[in-house]
Amino acid sequence: MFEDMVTARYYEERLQEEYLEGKQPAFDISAGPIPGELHLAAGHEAAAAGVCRHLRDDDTVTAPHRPHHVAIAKGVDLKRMTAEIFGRQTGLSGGKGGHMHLFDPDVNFACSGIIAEGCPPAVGAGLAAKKRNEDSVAVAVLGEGAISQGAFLESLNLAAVQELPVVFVIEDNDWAISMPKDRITDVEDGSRRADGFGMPGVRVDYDDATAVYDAAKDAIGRARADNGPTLMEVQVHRRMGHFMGDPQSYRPDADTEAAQERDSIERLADDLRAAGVSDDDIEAIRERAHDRVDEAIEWAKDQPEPEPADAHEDVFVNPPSGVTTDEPNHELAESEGDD
Ligand SMILES: Cc1ncc(C[n+]2csc(CCOP(=O)(O)OP(=O)(O)O)c2C)c(N)n1
Ligand SMILES: [Mg+2]
Repeated sequence: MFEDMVTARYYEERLQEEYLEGKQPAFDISAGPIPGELHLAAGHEAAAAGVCRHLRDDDTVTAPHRPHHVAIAKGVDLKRMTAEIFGRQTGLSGGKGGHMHLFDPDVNFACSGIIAEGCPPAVGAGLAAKKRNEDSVAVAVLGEGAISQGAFLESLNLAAVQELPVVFVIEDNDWAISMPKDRITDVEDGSRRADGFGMPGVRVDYDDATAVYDAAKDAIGRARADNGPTLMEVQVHRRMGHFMGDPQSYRPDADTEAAQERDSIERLADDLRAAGVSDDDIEAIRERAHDRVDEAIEWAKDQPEPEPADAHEDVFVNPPSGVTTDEPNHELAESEGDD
């Protein structure tokens, strides 16, 4: 868990540097080696590490728009994920998805920029496992800002009524962009949403990785033993803005400072020391993580950009009549407008 967490934190520190290249002095979101939005998950690491430690490659995880820590904990190929974020040909999706749309079928990982939209596919994966009599499970990760979305609530219902092996994990960082939690819902403890669907709900009040691990052990164990779904909520903290470039003018200084003070990584390091792990061993884990991240970033930056014509690939699985994936059909494109 510690290695996953320090890998995720350092990975995002490195991405920040790369992201800002060329975007200054006036913030130009389309400039630089990582064009577009970038949502960093510093402060969320314990939730992913504590849950994913119980998962196998054949278990499914769907993550939201803030996906890196979850992808790393699920074992997504770091080099191909990084190439995807840099928009390169050898990225997980040929460089077309970017950081919010990472797909790795080798470890059954997907994420989406549309909040709560990972829930229905996770329920689908749970249903498939059940119908095939397999003991794989599915986990859907979402933010507290998404807990009133229809996709989430309908998914809870279907998972409960069909007793599917699905665990829903809410990462409660108190904010949905600039909206504080108490302006989004009157339910302080999001795990209580479970009551309305007749499934167990559990809240981990502090992003203590070992507490998350213990709660997830029960939830995932229950799902794997065919005893139905669980809703978990984990209190995490948002150390950064909603996305890179967010001035956070809406956020009280005290809240930002509190988030900086609570660091689940340092907390776990203390726990490891208390359990007899030496400083040298802790440092060796950090070094290994940093080397892996540096290598992935250097590799990704060396990868080729996609060819412009590649934009026509992977658009349709079964191209409709008149559309070919070999040669761009300019006539069709012109007659049908920009779509
Ligand atoms: C269906 C939908 N509505 C609105 C948005 C715009 N949006 C992107 S992130 C976000 C807030 C998400 O907050 P939360 O779920 O708490 O996740 P966090 O960013 O805090 O990790 C919104 C409203 C979206 N992506 N999808
Ligand atoms: Mg949030």
